[in-house]
Amino acid sequence: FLTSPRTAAVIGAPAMFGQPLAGTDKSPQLLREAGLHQNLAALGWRVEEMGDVDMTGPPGGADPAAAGGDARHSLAVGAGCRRLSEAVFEKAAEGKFVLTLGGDHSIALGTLAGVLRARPDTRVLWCDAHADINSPKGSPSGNMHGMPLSFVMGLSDPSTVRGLEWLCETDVPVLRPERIAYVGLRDVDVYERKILHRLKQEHGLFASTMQDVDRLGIGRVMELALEALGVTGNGDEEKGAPLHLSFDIDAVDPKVAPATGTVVRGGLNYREAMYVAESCVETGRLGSMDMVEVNADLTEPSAAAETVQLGLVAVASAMGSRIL
Ligand code: Z70
Ligand code: MN
Ligand code: MN
Ligand code: MN
Repeated sequence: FLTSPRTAAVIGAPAMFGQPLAGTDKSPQLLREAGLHQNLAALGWRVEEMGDVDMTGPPGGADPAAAGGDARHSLAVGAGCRRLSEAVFEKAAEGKFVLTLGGDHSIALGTLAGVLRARPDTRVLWCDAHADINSPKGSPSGNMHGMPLSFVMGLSDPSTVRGLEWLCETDVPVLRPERIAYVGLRDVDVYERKILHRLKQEHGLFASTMQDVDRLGIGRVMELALEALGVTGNGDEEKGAPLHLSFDIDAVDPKVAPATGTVVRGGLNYREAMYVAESCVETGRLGSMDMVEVNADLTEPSAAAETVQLGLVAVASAMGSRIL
């Protein structure tokens, strides 16, 4: 499903309206300036830079519930994600690896809509401290970076949220629970816990937590995750379903990744984070990736630079960087 010569389309999604803290909008540029293109070229990729998608709302448009409510800034999140989904769809349909640089995690609504439309069989590895499966009503915060999966999985109706109407009008297949696997979970809301328990029981959803990493080790957890998704590496790149990696930098322990909006202690260590990316690329099926929630404005500059660097090496690991 990836054309040869292997081409990576890089799409910037400088979104910040899915959560309350400015700064996530600067990450695409920071990741590029830190040497993203050079890294990818060194790994043998042809790089197609698509620039940044406009992730702001309609000009002058009154944003529903900008300051509060069930789905804050939904016009901006919706309009940005609609444009993003078109860009991702186009590049995925061309057979390219699609690398999207967030932005907060609400952008996954756009990237998954685009990638699922182009590659309906797509399986998703969600590496995150959070489950991001809140509905507007169930969410304690109203922040849409905690909701993308609810819409993509058909658990919330996009036609009820201003700005998201396009999602039901577009031909996007619903992401079924057996096609997503969580790694890194450790901060799950009450409502989300109910949903995850139900999806686990009724559909065999794979939702692993940091406790599973403690008990089994990251090697076994990733083996189980990829098995559950049906994308175990058989070395045959022509067969099997495509894999999308959505990598929220807050999956990584705040000692290693301090520059992010929602720090939760007890996360993946440096090697565990790299291992997640490495085991995804080893399947031979990884065709797209999000790198999200880096916010360099929230720490002192050296800690911010370290977090940006971590994001960069996680991308490189997912795109084929090898120790030996
Ligand atoms: C919480 C909510 C979240 C990321 C925080 C937090 C969601 N469950 N997602 N950081 N990436 O407000 O819905
Ligand atoms: Mn997230
Ligand atoms: Mn998170
Ligand atoms: Mn099912």
